[in-house]
Amino acid sequence: MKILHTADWHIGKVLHKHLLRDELLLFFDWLLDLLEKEQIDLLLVSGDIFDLSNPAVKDRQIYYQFLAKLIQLNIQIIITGGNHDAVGLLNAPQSILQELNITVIGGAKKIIEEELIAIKNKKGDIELIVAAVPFLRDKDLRSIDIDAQFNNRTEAIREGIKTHYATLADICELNYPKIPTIAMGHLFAKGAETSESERDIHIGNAASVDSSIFPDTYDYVALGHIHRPQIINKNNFIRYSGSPIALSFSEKKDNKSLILLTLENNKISTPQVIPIPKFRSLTKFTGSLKKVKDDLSKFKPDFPLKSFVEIEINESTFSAVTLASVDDLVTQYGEGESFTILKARTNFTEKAIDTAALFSEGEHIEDLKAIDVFNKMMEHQSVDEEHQSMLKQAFVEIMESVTQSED
Ligand SMILES: [Mn+2]
Repeated sequence: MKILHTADWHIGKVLHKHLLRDELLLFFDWLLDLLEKEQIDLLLVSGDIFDLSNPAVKDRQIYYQFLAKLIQLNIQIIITGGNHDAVGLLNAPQSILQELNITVIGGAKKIIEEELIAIKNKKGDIELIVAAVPFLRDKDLRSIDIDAQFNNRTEAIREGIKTHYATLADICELNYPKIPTIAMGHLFAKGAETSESERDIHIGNAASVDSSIFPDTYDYVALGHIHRPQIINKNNFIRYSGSPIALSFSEKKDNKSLILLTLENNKISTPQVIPIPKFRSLTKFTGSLKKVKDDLSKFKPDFPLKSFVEIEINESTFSAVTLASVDDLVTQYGEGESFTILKARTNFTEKAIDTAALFSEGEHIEDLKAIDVFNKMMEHQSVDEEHQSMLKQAFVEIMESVTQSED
């Protein structure tokens, strides 16, 4: 039996006003091919299917269209809810999807046994148990009992998560001894390396759990929530598959992947990392205006989709001209062929304006006209003559419109 672990699709994710939709569609096509080629029997999706709890109609459509294609492959699918997902929304089509071999566990079950899914082989014998644990919300974890034992909310949550996994492991031991088990989860495991796109889970991520909370009886732990693919605590069998596409600039260097597991002779083999092709690159250029300009002129990314670029300009002294040039740069590459600048930031290391240097002794800003202060500023920043007259005219126009609107 072959099992594939993925998570954090975040359908509908927007990065600086740009939808990360096309890369996800390319990923879905690629995944369909992979599932067929590798003859996968079971697909596990560990939470954060959608980016928002109330996804756009188009994003729901993308989800169902993809599920429809999966059904044709005749594989078994288990989908759990993440912290971004609305439990009710994921669960709504539960019964119809179940008929199509897709199990959806949007939120924690009142009867915990219902989170255990028995996977049968072609002969009809149970070959694997999956503890399909979704993101556990505070209300799922905190009982009056547990709360009474802990004076601290974080501790109570941590204990609740631990108990949840331990209870499921005990039930497996009792009812399905000797059958391999996989636990799914959507949580923050201690030691995981985060990026900028995960939303805090319980109270500022303070309730990270130690991987020791997963009893040894689980043969593999398929985690979601952290977007960078990684193993936890040097244990090859506790893993975050990571998101299939980069969801923030901090993930620009990640090699996105899926995890392939093979179950043979009652044993899960060493997980195999399957790299996902990069459909769009996210790139950041940092440095002086000149350097960034240079980098951009040489930048010729070659990916199926237009690359997204972030620029960070670092200059020493404040200059309105620099700011204007950065704006021009963004416009210039706005409809670029191979990339778009999504975000631009300019930093000036020196103190913006040394106001004391602007005025001669005994002179106070209150005594001057606005245009005089403006002229002093231009002088202070050594604006060239050509720009001086342009800026002065613009300033006068702005001042006029401001004074007029005051009337
Ligand atoms: Mn996520």
